[in-house]
Amino acid sequence: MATIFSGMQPTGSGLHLGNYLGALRQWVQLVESGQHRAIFAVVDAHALTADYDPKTFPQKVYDTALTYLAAGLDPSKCTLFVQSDVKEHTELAWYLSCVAPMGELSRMTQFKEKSEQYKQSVNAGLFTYPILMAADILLYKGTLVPVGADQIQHLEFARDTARHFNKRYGKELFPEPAPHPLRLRIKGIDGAEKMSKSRGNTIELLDPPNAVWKKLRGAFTDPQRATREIGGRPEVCNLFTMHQAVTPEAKVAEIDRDCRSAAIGCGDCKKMLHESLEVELVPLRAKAEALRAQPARVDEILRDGGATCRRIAGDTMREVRSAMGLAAR
Ligand code: AQP
Repeated sequence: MATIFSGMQPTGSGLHLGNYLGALRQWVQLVESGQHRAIFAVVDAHALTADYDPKTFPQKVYDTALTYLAAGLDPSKCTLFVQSDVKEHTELAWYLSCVAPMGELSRMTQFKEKSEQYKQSVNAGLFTYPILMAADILLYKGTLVPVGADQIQHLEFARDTARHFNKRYGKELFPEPAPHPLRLRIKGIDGAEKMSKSRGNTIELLDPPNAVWKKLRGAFTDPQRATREIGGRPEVCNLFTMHQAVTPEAKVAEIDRDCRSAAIGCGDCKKMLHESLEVELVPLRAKAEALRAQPARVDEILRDGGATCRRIAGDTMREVRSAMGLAAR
């Protein structure tokens, strides 16, 4: 049975449609297929690489976990936990950093992009981020990792690191994790960049319907469609990508046709998208509200998940220390 590991950072103002349509919804499908052991983390230690406020951080961690549950991750079928509750992640990251080649690390495009984005505060953690991500996966001997295109390079790095470790210590201790590619990429409401918590171009999953509509109404579409009379190009329009993810296929074909012929305008298209999104978001919000009414329940799920993960991580670290000649005292 494959072991799936993945996580999201508790950054920005909450998980957004990109996180949901691009990853979280597929996590739920993978869990519901019943074919895998699945572990999902709120990767709070990763989030420390960006600017953050320690006062509001615990709430963000909690909200991320709550959104996982509201989106349909069933804690009776998978393990949910907070990364920093399992200290072995940072321990293993150090040991892996002693086998991970600098050359490979310095080629990571995400570091180049993020260090441009956070010019004022480029820290070493941002550079060694892929080592911590490798540790996250290898600690649980993860074999399948759902990843978007932007994370493929990091997963390659995790595979290489597993190989280097196994070779250096003469043991097949870590399996090489394979990618489970997630192909959908949602652009932000600016119509330009990837929808990202740190870019302020998001529609949050727990936004109320009027806030979703307000953001959709202002969203950029095909820049060539300057007036209602000019036909649009769905293939360059971000709203159409979202329609493809949430609107029934026959309706998507109609929208494609009617946008090109200018039979509908961007306003019509946005209204239809809002309706389709609400079909997904209404139950999600209701579940989130029900969970908020019993905060102890989310804590209990995370505590149980943390205990399970510490057990697995403890076993792996005993093997790692023994292979590395670090005696247990
Ligand atoms: N716009 C997106 N379209 C499709 N998939 C997306 N993901 C994120 N944005 C999109 C997927 O969500 C998972 C977890 O992401 P993360 O929170 O760990 O970090 P991220 O990818 O860096 O997400 P953000 O929102 O862009 O965060 P910031 O701005 O803080 O860096 C991943 O599987 C990712 O592919």
